[in-house]
Amino acid sequence: MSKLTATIFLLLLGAIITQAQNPADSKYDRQELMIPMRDGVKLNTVIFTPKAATEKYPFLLRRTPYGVSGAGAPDKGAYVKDLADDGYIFVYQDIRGRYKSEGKFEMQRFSRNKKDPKAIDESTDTYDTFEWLLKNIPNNNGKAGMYGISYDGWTTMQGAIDPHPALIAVSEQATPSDMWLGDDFHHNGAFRLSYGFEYAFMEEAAKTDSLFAFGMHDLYDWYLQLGSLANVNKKYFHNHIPTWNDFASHPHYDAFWQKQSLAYRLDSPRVYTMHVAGWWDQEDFYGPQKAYEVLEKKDRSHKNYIVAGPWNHGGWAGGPGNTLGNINFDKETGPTFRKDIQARWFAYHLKGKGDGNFAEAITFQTGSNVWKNYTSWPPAEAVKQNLYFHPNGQLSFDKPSAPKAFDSYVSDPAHPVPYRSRPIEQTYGPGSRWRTWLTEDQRFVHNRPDVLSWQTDVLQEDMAITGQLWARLFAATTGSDVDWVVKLIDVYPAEYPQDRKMGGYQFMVSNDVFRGRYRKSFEHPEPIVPNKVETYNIDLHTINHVFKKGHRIMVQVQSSWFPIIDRNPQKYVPNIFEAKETDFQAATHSIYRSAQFPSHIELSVMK
Ligand code: PG9
Repeated sequence: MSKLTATIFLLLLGAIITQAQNPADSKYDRQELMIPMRDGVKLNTVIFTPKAATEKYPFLLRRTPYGVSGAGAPDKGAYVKDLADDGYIFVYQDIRGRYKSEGKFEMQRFSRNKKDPKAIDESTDTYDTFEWLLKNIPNNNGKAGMYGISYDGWTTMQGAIDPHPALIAVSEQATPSDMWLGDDFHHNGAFRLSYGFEYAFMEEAAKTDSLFAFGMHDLYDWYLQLGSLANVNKKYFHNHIPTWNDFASHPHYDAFWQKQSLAYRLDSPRVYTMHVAGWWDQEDFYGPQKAYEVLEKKDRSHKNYIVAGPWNHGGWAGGPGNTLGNINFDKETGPTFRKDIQARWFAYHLKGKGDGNFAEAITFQTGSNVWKNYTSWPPAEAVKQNLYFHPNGQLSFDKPSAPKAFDSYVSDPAHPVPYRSRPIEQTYGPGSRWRTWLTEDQRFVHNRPDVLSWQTDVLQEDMAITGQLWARLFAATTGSDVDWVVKLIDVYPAEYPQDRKMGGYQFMVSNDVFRGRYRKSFEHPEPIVPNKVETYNIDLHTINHVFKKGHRIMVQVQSSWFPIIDRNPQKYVPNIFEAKETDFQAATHSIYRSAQFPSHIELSVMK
């Protein structure tokens, strides 16, 4: 990859590690060296130290699979500039087996067997790195922090599991927590095909990142022509991409995924931990919320905090954060995060500066576009209220009374619904609109016969939805397996003079997909009995959004989201990665809205 491509690419990842040389006017000196781990493997590390040291500084470490040699001076890029202006020793490290580091890379390496004194994992590599830094880099104050986005957020959490005594505070930002339940590779068992394929290749085809050569711009066609997932190894990967082989041999939520999850690895917070999530994070929205939730259960010494804002994956790190795609948030949320939250967090914990007054949950409420703090997340004061499906595409708070009522559609795997408007460019390829797809106007699928919509009347007053949402579907299919995609949408008024292009805009504020075979157990899938009404509880996660007076609330349900989600054959097969072309069949799905089967969205309403 050329340096330019690499830079664009890292920016796309939210990995704001750019600019190869250290500019002369930087206040930091740069060195690059190899740090030995306990097993002799050496890890490539770039260290920036303040040129004119006036005090002793804490370390801030970021560990990444995306390459650190091009890391720019910390005072020259936006992400950590406020921290750099205050003075830290910044350390960037290539994790084991990536870029210039020695050793073997393993995707989200499992935690070591602690009975084996020689065993290593990302946690011991972090520990050994701090041990070396404290002894070898002068002018340190004996304290350290860690931070990073996504994979680097995940390495941050690994460092915090058995922390080095010098590690005092961390900020994981968009860490994945569970790759089968809710992050990059699957959601509720539905496989994230385009992301899984492209990311696994990118990280594992070589030691440095590389893009798969599709030879086609609109990958909707490419993935459709791929046919059965079994063709991936047959035609392209030839068993050489370990993560793809893991996908194919662990289709269900077995011990592999369970042990990889943070819920399995984390116990109580050992260091001050600030989780950061973006409401429209296209990769790891589930992760930081889950990591916060898991640690919060055992947070006896008040070390665990969460921040959520109107961002995509890593959207807080670089730009102004006043818009995302077509959506306007009225104010610059990026600088607020970087200066008033992130820089203050580390200054207090690592330098003893400031009042240490951090709210438990700092969230940006969209719609009203204001920052709101809470003493718990989700806030306990929100009240549950159900929004029910009715005939003629109506949605209301009244429970349906009809004895038997449903809406149906035919879903055909040969014509899957695109997840974003075409062309669907390569995820991290040039011109990709991947980073903002969650904010796209959902009218691009609104009238498809295989996408059902229900909406409320025009709201007569603002309605704040703050906290956990669930979709509770009662549904049947003529097939023996099915996917449910549920989208909660803020429909703008038909005329919107403030911003004309937003007139009638369908803005998705919450969504997820659920693979029907897992309705009773994620570990043990079961075929669906054709035409039997079954219950599906779909976690729509937390939001903080005000549906404004004059807007409507809409719900859309569909059964494909291609190619971010692989096609469900709709005929039960034990492992979809081995499905044959002939297993894919069209099926009719029915969403019930009767007294007995009142499908609804469970909202958390803030009075
Ligand atoms: N979402 C990316 C990722 C993290 C961890 C594992 C796999 C993918 C990332 O942006 O780093």
